[in-house]
Amino acid sequence: MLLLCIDDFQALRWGSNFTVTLNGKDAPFIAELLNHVDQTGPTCYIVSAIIPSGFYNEIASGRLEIRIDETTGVGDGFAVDFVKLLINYNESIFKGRFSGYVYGAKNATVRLLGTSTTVTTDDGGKFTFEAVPGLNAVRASAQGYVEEYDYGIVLSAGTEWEPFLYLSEGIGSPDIDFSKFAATEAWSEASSWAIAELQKALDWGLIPDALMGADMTKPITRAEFAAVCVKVYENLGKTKAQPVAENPFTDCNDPEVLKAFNLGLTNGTSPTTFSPNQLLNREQAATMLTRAYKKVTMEGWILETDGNFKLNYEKPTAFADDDKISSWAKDSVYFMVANNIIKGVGDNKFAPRNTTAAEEAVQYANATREQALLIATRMVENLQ
Ligand SMILES: [Ca+2]
Repeated sequence: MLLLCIDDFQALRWGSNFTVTLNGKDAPFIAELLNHVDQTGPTCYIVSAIIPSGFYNEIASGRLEIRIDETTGVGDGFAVDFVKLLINYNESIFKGRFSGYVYGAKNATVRLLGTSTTVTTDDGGKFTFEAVPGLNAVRASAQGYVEEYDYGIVLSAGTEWEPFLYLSEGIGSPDIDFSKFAATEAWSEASSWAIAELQKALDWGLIPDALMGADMTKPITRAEFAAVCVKVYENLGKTKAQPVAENPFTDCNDPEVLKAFNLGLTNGTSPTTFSPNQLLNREQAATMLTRAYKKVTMEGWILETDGNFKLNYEKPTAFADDDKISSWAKDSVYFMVANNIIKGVGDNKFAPRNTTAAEEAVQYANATREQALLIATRMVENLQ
């Protein structure tokens, strides 16, 4: 856990917006605290944030670097007086107790910011938290309502702050993915052969939020893989991807998909649909990942003129099911095979896509999440 003694953060007053990185990785579990308090005047309070398990390895290496950046340019000065890292902390540090109320929506979900701890309000709208004394903030949400925040001072005894949150009907924003907050593992299930590669994927920041804590033995969807490709692009290109300004899709508003689309790593299944939950097959995986490589290494590459850009590789021996590889995917598949990023499935077959109902039924040519992360990791490893 991190205890940060902070001063003069005024996001609520000035409309400033802070982003935070911990050892170079996005740390929204800290940023959300800084962005939902107002510390006008010479005040200095401690906020507490639980470090997600995805950061453990790096912190264990002995390095702890926190960078705070105000992104809007409004010039909200601030100070951090000290930071404490608590290792193997005892739950008894959550000794401040406070209660509040949510009105407008029944049985609302309330989360203690900086943690993944949520409670549901009772029939009277009341909720209660045990919190680390200091400056605390809460987020209330409910389906069909716009989320609300409040903040206040929690004492170890006799807290007077009693948050009242009113939720009005409307379309709220989803809460930050809890799985990346949770002090749990980065995956719930994984095959034993995949563990070492998944650990690499985690260390290199290639596991997107959508897959944190997931069952990695399950097949990967188009939206999930688009997010993996964005991570590969950002890792190889040492740059941040931006979502497309105008979303052409009616069935998807996932920001990672919109980044992948903006980069030309993927197009829709039609001009207006993306089919985010459709399972990805192996030739699609090879194609999208190859485009990430092209986008990074080939100046001026865009998807529309892809045919003008040639990849340099020695064509591998043909697979027994070579004729089943779609013509648009062949170049990418051969490139990935030649670079030892993706392999066949045995019997000299590549299994590019399901071609029969029986294959469809057993997901013969669909990539699992761990296979997808494995090829993403190899791509970064072999081509960076
Ligand atoms: Ca300030």
